[in-house]
Amino acid sequence: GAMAEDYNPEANTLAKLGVTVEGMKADDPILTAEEFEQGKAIFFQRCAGCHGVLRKGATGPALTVDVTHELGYEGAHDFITYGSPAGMPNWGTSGELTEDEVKLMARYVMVEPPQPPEFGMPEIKDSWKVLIAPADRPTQKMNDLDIDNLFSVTLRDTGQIALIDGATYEIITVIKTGYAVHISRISASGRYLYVIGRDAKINMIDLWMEVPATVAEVKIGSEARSVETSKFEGYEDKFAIAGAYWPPQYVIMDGDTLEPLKVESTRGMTYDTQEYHPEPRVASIVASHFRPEFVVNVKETGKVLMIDYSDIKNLNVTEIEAERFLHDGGFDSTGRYFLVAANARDKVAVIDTKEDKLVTVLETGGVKPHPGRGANIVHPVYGPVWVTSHLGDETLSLIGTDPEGHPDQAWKVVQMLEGLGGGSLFVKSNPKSDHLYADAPLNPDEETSASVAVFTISELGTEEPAFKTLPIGEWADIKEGQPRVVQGEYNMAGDEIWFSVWNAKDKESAIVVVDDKTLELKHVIKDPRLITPTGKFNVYNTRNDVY
Ligand code: DHE
Repeated sequence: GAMAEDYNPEANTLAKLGVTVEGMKADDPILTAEEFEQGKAIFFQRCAGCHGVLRKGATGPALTVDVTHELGYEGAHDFITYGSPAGMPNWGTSGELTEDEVKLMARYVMVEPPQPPEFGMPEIKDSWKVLIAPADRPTQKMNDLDIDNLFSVTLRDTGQIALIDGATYEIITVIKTGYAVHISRISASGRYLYVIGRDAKINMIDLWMEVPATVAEVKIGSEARSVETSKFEGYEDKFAIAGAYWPPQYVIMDGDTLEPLKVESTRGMTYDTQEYHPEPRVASIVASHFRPEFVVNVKETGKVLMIDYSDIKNLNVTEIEAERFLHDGGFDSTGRYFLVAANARDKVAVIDTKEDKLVTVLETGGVKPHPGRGANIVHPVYGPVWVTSHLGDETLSLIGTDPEGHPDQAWKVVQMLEGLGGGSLFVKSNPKSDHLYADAPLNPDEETSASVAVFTISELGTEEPAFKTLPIGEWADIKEGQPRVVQGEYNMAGDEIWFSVWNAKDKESAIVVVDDKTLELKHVIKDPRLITPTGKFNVYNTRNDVY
């Protein structure tokens, strides 16, 4: 149906676009209508996250037609095939796209991007389902699971999550969700698990049921990455919020049923040049511990929105100017300061969630900081610091977070470490651990992307602290494919850390459990149901912001 509106082959001949493509004639349409649809689907899955639906750029550069026509078909083809050191994946040489798909995408980006439809309250309401009403749910825990030590594991390409028991490593259940769940968050009470698919579908799962299952679901847009629940005293489990990439908006929902209560657009002016942006996407969201507020990070306008949920009818939003292209971030160890990466600007913004003010925006010293939620460690010399690794180089930056005890180091990079290589996505530590881990799943080197670097925290005061390399991929003993090792997550006790060994959909994947004290292999979780595991969220750690 949407095909004809989106794309007209006759209006997109090579001559009309002013581009040349090897083997094609000037009056050939650059794509057939069918190819256009294929390109649209691949762009949504692989490219939109970094470049934006309207291709105005964020983590990746703008790909508007002025830029792509200048680059030319050959140039685009090369970028897509080989990637770039700045973080563009090598889609061609990694085999993730076939040569035909690379050619298709190099032609697709020469055409004006289609604008997907809006998704307002009527559409959101239409998608909303309460499968088990609050009155029909258990009044007490009906299973003997140790809920706090469960892991919610994204099974990316099957549109599911697996709930895995942290003690027995058994898969308790596999739950159908939206496509490619991005993150899981836990309600303040620990009872409800909220997951959000890349397709913006939220599942609310009741962990008290005999076998945990979805009790409510809703779709808040067509593309999304973040969900969170109210954590301030008196508002536990009361509200949920989700942020969308498309349409650029956030939605506040009832925490018990996911009934959508309020949808707000994030379209508006960039914080600095104060020009209109049509696609300011909602990146990370966290819940404040100091006020009844959600902290919503808007990527393209560079604003942090402190959304007061105590009066949803008269919504009070404190808009903090931060930096453009906000992406992922986490709290410091006290839970008062929120540090968020403006990755395309090589910066981190620090927000004081008690005062609702920007503390500072600092350069991390590396290229494209990508902390996940970051790691909080106590440095032997500089005290409490928060750590991020980088997509664009091998460095880790340690940022002082203790304005009272270590005022000279507060909100400054106190030390840089060298990890395995570029392409790192996540760092992790735990208050009980002397170790700091950094992955490198997007590193082009096969062995590097299957390994993890570990630093010993108590040795960080020495001249050049060395790291130990853990061959997680090798430990998983997978025969086929090129699995990447991604995102460490601790168990509740903080004495073991789990890594996903993320292989192609039709190949074996695994989760490798490492003994945090000895740094030795403790267990490998393998199961035919464990397809493309990526993010893992321990209930206790996620609920209490322990990282
Ligand atoms: Fe993520 C967190 C967006 C690619 C796995 N990712 C986040 C967050 C955002 C985001 C905004 C923070 C959510 C929050 O805290 O509220 N991710 C994006 C993208 O836009 C991007 C770059 C491209 C895309 O098209 O999606 C992207 N992310 C990936 C992946 O390719 C990963 C490795 C695998 C996957 O499942 O898609 C991936 N992202 C994750 C994980 C987290 C995450 C595991 C949560 C980490 C944590 O410890 O909290």
